[in-house]
Amino acid sequence: MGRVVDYLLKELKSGPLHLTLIDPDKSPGTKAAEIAASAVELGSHAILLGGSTGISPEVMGAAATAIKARVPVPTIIFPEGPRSLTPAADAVFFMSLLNSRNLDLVIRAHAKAAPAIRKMHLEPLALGYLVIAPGMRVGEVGAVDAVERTDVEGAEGYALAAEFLGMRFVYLEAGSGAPAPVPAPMIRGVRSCLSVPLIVGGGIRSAADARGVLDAGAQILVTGTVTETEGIGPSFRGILAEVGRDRGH
Ligand code: 1GP
Repeated sequence: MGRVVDYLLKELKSGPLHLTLIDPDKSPGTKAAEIAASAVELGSHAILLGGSTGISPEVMGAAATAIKARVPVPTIIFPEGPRSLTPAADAVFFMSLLNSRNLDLVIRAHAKAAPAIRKMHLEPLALGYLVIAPGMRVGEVGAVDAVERTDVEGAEGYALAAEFLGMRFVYLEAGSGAPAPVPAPMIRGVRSCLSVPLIVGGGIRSAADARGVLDAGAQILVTGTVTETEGIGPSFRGILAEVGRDRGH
């Protein structure tokens, strides 16, 4: 596989992308691969592997290996810490939790993980990760000063700072299982000041939610909970249909 960043940037030229987040503690090995296969068949563009509790490298590795045997799209680790890295994946979100009070999550864990990432030949995807209220579990474990949902200027400042620091993506995260996605005015504001791609996740559970974040300017949608609770059901299909519509198919 070529560089994952090149694949994502090339695909973005044809419209928005969808990433399917799978927690390999809940869906291990071949179960993860089955979800991935169905998701990719419906048009999802990459598989993210992660969860907010410590996933062992063995569990992460087994899921990545099974997924890579089934689907041609990249498998990307969405890490909650440096311990769940595996060379079986293609890439890792090398993400700084921009609004954390814990320096480990801003940069210190990265300094520890970087040499291992290089040794594993995992591609680091530099990403600014910003947690918006309510933030859910990542807001708690990430010791986050969540950006208020009405604080569009605050979010714009963080996003632009991430771009100025050279990060290749900015991710607005409402938190897994959030009751509602990141608000449209915030997505619109951040998108209008950024030139790197904008990822939006947390609380996208229906076609209407997907439509809302797409219309506001999100370029990459992440969903996780919807497949955990319903599997590859009507809600997931609806979300993928909205992404597909904007890609002209
Ligand atoms: C969480 O943004 C992702 O990190 C996905 O959120 O589980 O609410 O889809 P959901």
